[in-house]
Amino acid sequence: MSDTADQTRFTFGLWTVGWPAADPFGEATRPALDPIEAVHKLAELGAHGITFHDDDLVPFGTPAAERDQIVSRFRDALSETGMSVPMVTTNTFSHPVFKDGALTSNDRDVRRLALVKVLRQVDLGAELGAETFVMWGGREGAEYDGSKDFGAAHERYKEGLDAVAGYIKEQGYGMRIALEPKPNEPRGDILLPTVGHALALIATLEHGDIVGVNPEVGHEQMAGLNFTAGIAQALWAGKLFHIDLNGQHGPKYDQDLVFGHGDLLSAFFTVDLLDNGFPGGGERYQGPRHFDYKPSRTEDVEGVWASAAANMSTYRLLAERARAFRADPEVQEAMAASGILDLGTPTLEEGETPASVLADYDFANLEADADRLGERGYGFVHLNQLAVEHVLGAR
Ligand code: GLT
Ligand code: MN
Ligand code: MN
Repeated sequence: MSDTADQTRFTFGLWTVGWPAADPFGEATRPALDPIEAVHKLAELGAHGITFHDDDLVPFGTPAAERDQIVSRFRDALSETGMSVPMVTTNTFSHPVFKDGALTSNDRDVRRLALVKVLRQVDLGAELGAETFVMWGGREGAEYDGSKDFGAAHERYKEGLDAVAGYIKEQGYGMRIALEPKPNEPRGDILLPTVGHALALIATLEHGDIVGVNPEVGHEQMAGLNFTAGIAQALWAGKLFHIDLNGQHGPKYDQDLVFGHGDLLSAFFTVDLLDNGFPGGGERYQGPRHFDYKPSRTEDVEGVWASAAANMSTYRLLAERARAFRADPEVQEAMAASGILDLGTPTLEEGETPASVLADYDFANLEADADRLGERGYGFVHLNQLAVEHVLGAR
């Protein structure tokens, strides 16, 4: 294993390995998992940290004294194992109170309750040193187009996010918010369904400088979108604050498979981007590699830990393949032939303006120029085949 792989921070949600596998059609197939055991087990497997919703650690409605006890036992487990908590999040979707949303519920009292539940978790996250606060608005949405004033809903989303971000700044917490998009499930349609929608809302915020995105592989793929392309835009915009890695087979229910167990080639290019950056340089992803998957319902307790290890193993293998891909002289040649590095050159010369380019252009040659430039082959298939051969270990 190389230096880069050693330094990779792998993290897991407490709700992932802790999922007892109850689904809408059947009861749990596994016993509940003690968060303390999760910390120890994940540490043994080589994870760097653990993340959690408020209710994953302290069940909703737990009296204050008991809450403190649970948190302090958890802290002890963290210091015994050296595990960190780089991210926390809030459950604003399980309790019936959130059936019509949290920050965008039609009921103002619900919105106020949601806000304080979120702020309380911001405090706990700051205490535990979390650098990222994820907000997945799973219940922010609707089943019926006429059931909500969507203009007001976006206004309330903006108000809520600015309230949380403003609070983080006021308290002096060095924490940033990462919005997690998802197109549907549990709501028929969820607000901020894709990375692009989230980026557009962030651009309207007063405190948008500390708000970015937490894209999940399967969520973008549920919307039929290209995950690597989505995170690339977020990274370019300086907004890729966190990431949820898992696997999904196209547009269907949220499968939350092990990373790489869906579209493997897409997973390869995701790892290539995260670890090696854009071919021409630029913004780099610095955050943890967070796995948000569900150990399949068919797995027993042993299978849970095998599946957790599988996420990290797949990531490491793909990272190794991606390094070999970038270092391969034939790949470099194919990239050069494809013009990939030429895309880094600005289209206009320094000092040129759109008006001067237009004035200087010899329009008598427009058609001939177009025909000549149109003859070029880009060789992308060859380049992609080289990637496939690296993934398959054939090179
Ligand atoms: C929930 C969801 C995940 C989110 C979690 C954060 S909760 O399990 O399916 O995608 O990342 O709230
Ligand atoms: Mn998911
Ligand atoms: Mn997620």
